[in-house]
Amino acid sequence: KTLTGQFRIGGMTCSACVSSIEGILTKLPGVKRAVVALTTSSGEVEYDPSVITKDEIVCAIEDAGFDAAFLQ
Ligand code: 9UX
Repeated sequence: KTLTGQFRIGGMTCSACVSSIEGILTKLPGVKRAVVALTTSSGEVEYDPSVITKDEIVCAIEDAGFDAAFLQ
């Protein structure tokens, strides 16, 4: 089972931030795909909720020094 979640990301100021966050997310167990957009300060992940939670995904982004919050 795979869910898609959208989230807001604060604190990204250059395109290297985007690559950095995408790399962090893609390496997380249970995350199948991650796309981050600088212009909209947002991102989307496909993840397996039996392996990783939204809170864990948000924590991984915040550990890298950004603000993050899932929509809905
Ligand atoms: Mo750009 Mo982002 O110099 O953490 S990589 S601001």
